Amino acid sequence: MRAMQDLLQKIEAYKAEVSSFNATDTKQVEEFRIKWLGSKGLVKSLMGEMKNVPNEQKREAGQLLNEFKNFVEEKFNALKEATEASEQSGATLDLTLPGDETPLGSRHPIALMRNRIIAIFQRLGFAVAEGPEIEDDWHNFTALNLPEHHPARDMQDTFYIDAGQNSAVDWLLRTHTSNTQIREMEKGKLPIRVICPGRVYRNETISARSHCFFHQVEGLYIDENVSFADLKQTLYFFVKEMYGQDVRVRFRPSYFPFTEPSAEMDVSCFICGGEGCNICKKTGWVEILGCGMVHPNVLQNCGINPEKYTGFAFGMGVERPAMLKYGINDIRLFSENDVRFLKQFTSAL
Ligand code: 2NL
Repeated sequence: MRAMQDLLQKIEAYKAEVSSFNATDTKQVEEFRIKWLGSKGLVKSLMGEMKNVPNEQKREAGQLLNEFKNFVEEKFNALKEATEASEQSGATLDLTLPGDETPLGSRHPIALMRNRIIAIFQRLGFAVAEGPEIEDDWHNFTALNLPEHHPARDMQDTFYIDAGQNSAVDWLLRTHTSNTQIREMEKGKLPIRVICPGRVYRNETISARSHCFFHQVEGLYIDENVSFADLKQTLYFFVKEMYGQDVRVRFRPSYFPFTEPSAEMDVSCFICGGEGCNICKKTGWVEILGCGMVHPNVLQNCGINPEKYTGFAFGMGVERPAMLKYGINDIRLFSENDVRFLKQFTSAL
């Protein structure tokens, strides 16, 4: 009698223990298997106690023991499956924890200003064209009607590239983005209406106000009957979009070898509104771009008949308007990649 009762009690207690057991990794599952199902495990030793049970109760005891063994095996299989699944997915993690924040970048202020300029001209039907920063003498100077001994060609102002004794061309870092417009004209497809943004290089001493590389946006429009009036209205539209509908403009005669006539365009000071401040040097006007009608020699150099076609071109810097808009007082900040500086600007376009 006692033996059977002992057995029943043990099975009850063991069932409770097995039920409440939980494992967090496969090592603990293996320990569970050894403890309960191993060759020296508790299930085996319970089976051993069968010999003490009186014969007439052996059938019943055998059944109960078998049930218990199945119960432990099922538990073992469940534990095994659960821990293996979580270890395979690497998920010993708590998935309810908040994730690591993904840092959101910001637009560079030069890119912001460049994109604003480009977007206005795109609405007027200008396409964007880009060209190489390493350029030959023809596309940067000669085709642009820059005479051989023009000071702009001087070693002092231009970074020439040493391409070795055998190089047939003078390679250099472009000093303006006009090389891109020359390349557009050489393609021979007319009319042309392009806007050319990009980085340019000049051999200048680096200071808070000037750098040896900076950015420009140039534009070119060539078709039959393009006039200076077209130039004025196009640029007038541009500055109104850029600086507000109330802005006033003035054109001053100027000189560039690649345009004739040439002009510089001023806008009424967008800082003081024309009252006179440090930015406009008390004149009420700020110079923002140079422009003119494309010189016939330039058209000819690119295989365009100047008797049939005329065009206007303009060029402006990007750094100075960006500095004025964002209150940046040192041009070197643009190229230092200091995250504390860069993260102040918007991530939007
Ligand atoms: C300035 C003045 C200018 C141009 C750039 C140009 C290009 C070709 C033909 C004729 Cl391919 N002209 N570009 C014309 C006038 C002025 O830039 O102050 N830039 C910052």
